[in-house]
Amino acid sequence: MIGKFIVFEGVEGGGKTTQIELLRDWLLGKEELRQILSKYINVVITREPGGTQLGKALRKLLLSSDVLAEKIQNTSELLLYAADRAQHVEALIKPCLERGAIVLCDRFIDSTIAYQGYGHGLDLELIQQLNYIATGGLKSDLTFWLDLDVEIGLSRAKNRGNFDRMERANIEFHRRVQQGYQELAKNNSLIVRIDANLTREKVQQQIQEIIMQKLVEWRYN
Ligand code: T5A
Repeated sequence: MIGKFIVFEGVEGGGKTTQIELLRDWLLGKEELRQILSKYINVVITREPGGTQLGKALRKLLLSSDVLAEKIQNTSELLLYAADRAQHVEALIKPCLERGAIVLCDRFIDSTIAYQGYGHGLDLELIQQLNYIATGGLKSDLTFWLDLDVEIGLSRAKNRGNFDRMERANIEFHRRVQQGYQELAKNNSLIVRIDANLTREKVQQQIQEIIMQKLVEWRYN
């Protein structure tokens, strides 16, 4: 595919949304990048869950604490995230990549491994299979893992507003999620760890340095 698929991952409140927007502005505003970016048609920002119309409805079910009176069971939760992803990949991500866009995506398959796999303890092999079904094998060209202490991330998320359904899970759950990301990063060279404990500007600087190297590498492929 002509486009490039760049994913941002990490625990709650890690700064993904902030960094994605800063990166988009930098990519579009930097004169020196104009030539190297000319092969791409535009920069698209999207997220999981919620990148499509169906996804937005699923996001509400998955994250609002007051939509359903009953508890969402862990397997149902897994399947809802997979449904969001299947729709997202087919309806939005693949068409954008085929047209030649740079797609910046807030969360993708590693979130399911970290949250439903490590967090809830669901079978990792089953999750890999489900991820494959939902994506048709699509993988990111690069994944940034914004690594910061779980407590700091949760306090940032709390300062921003009320906790959503996932954020309300106990601290042990969030620690297991963090451990999931550590394991994923150990075993996948396409995952780049970014120290997200720093200021917004310093985090962005690390990301831009990696992106510069990648854009040069991708120039002819
Ligand atoms: N989920 C998702 C699963 O369980 N399985 C899956 O398969 C998928 C795809 C998504 C939830 O769904 C779960 C994971 C999540 O629980 P969401 O609302 O999209 O829900 O949650 P997050 O992705 O965690 O998004 P957040 O908005 O909570 O965090 P971000 O986007 O990482 O952080 P951001 O940029 O909004 O920043 C949070 C706050 O911190 C400040 C910001 O201004 C903001 O107030 N901030 C900083 N403060 C100090 N220093 C910095 N460097 C800062 N950077 C940002």
